[in-house]
Formats: sequence, C-alpha cells, structure tokens
Amino acid sequence: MEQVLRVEQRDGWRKLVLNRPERLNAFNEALHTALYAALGEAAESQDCRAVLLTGEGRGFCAGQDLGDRRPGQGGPPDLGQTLERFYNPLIRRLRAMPKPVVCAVNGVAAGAGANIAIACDIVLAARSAKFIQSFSKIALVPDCGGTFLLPRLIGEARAKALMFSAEPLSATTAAEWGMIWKVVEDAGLDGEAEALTSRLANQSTAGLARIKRALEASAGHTLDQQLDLERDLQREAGRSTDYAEGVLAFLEKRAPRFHGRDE
Ligand code: LHQ
Repeated sequence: MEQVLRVEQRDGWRKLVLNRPERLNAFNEALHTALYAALGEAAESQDCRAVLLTGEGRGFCAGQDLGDRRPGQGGPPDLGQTLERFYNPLIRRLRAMPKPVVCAVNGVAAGAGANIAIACDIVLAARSAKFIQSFSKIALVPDCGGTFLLPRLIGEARAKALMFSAEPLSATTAAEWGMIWKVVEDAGLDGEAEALTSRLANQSTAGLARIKRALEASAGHTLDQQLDLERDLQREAGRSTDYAEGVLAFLEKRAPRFHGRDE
C-alpha cells in the first residue's frame, strides 16, 4: 500500500513527512487519516516532545487532491462535510496539540496546504517555496482556519488581496510580512528545521504547552481576561518541577534537564 505519510521517530521528537510527491502531497482520505492519527499519537507519546511537519519532493502540499473531486459523479458535493470530517479536526488538533509543531515548507504550499502550514506553531520555508491562497481559482472559500489566521498574521488588506487574487507569495515576502518565522536557503531547510525541533524537544514541554494555550486564547480575549489567564498558567508553571529545575540550572550555571511533562 502507498505510504502516504512517513513517520520518523528521532531522539525525543517525530518527523512527519507528507509523501505523495507525484501530486505535490495533495490530501486524499488516506493522507488525512494518517496525519490525524500520527498527530494524536505524537500528542500522547512520551517519546515525542515536538513534531516537525514537512513534505516529500518539490512541493509541501497542494491542498485537496482535486483528482478525487471531478464534477458530475453523483451530484454536487457537500464540501462542508469534507471540512467537518477531515480539515477542521486536523486544524483543531494542530492548534490544541500540547507540544510544539514546526513546519518546514519545502516547496509550494497551495490551498489547504498553505493554511495548514500557517496553523503550525513555527513555520520555516525554503527560499524557493511559495504560498498560494488558490481557493478563489476554483470558486471556493479559503479554509483550514485561513480566514481567521491569515488576517491576524499579515493584516486584512494583504490577506484579502492574496485570497481574491490567488497570486503566489514568495517565502521571502511571507517572512517580511510576518506570516512565517523565517526563510532558509533550500539546501539548509531540513537541517535547520530538524535542529530547531530537537531544541524544542529538550525544552520544558509543559512550559511550551502553556505558552501555546495562552497565545491560542488571546485572539478571543480582552486584556483583562488574558491577564487572568496568564496568572492561572503562571501559577501552574511555578509549581512545576521544570520551573524549579530551570531556576536551579541558571543558578548553578549549567544546562537545565527538563521533563516531557509536569510532575
Ligand atoms: C495535483 C494537485 C491537486 C491533484 C498539483 N490535486 N493533483 C477543501 C474541501 C474540499 C474540496 C476542495 O478543497 C478544499 C481545500 C483546498 O485545498 S482547495 C485548493 C486545492 N488546490 C489547488 O487548487 C491547487 C492546485 N494545484 C496548482 O495550482 C498547481 O499544481 C501548483 C500551483 C500547486 C503547483 O504548480 P506547478 O509547480 O506548475 O505543478 P503542476 O501543476 O504541474 O503539478 C504537478 C503535478 O501535481 C501535476 O500532475 P501531473 O500528472 O500533470 O504531473 C498536478 O496535476 C498535480 N497536482 N496539485 N491539488
């Protein structure tokens, strides 16, 4: 059977490689099922404290596999159901995942592929990569949380123009606009993304999960609500063994040894 997702266990972290290069890693049902399950397993596993998501071949992901969507087979499709069944759970899982998810955009990221990339926690892109909000070309609405995340990252004017025009956005401009963390030369992308993921895997996993929760909540909060949330999360953090270890390591001038969970 075609292995549509490669899962590579590394030292404390996991690399998930979208593996349908002949279709620029477009999503079919098998890839959805495999990626969703792999993220769930990564969230649960004590051997995994960070995840790196990338694509095989010259593309990162071309969104939905349109080969599966030829019109005329059994009447108009219910794309809402496709989102409800596959894409929305995937985005919810990425955003709620209590471990950092790094995305290495190795080539073109189009449609859902572009918005899955920006739903990850830290996004690196190869210099040659581009991002395309291609939905309007086939009369669709940007999905995977793109209408929520993209205007917050780059502002409504830029988000709207990209979504209306479906013009490709270079990785360099994406970084200049704050849509992604940084651009890396093509040959160095894999190594830099792996090194970053490995570093995150050695940080306080529970600590990073709290930061993620705080940032996730902030979009829907007032400053007062966010101050309350920071107080609650800091209270938890202050009771963690990782905090004690972090302070001790600082005072003893050595590297901290963090755990994968609160104890
Ligand atoms: C593909 C695809 C693809 C199949 C390249 N499917 N084969 C949600 C709910 C339900 C349904 C609908 O969708 C959604 C969300 C979405 O994601 S909508 C957006 C769907 N994606 C697109 O519209 C992007 C379509 N692809 C493209 O525009 C181009 O392929 C890009 C700009 C990504 C790359 O262009 P090129 O570098 O020129 O490559 P190419 O077009 O030659 O593609 C290489 C091969 O990959 C080619 O196959 P072939 O057999 O001719 O070599 C393409 O047919 C295939 N491919 N995207 N989404």
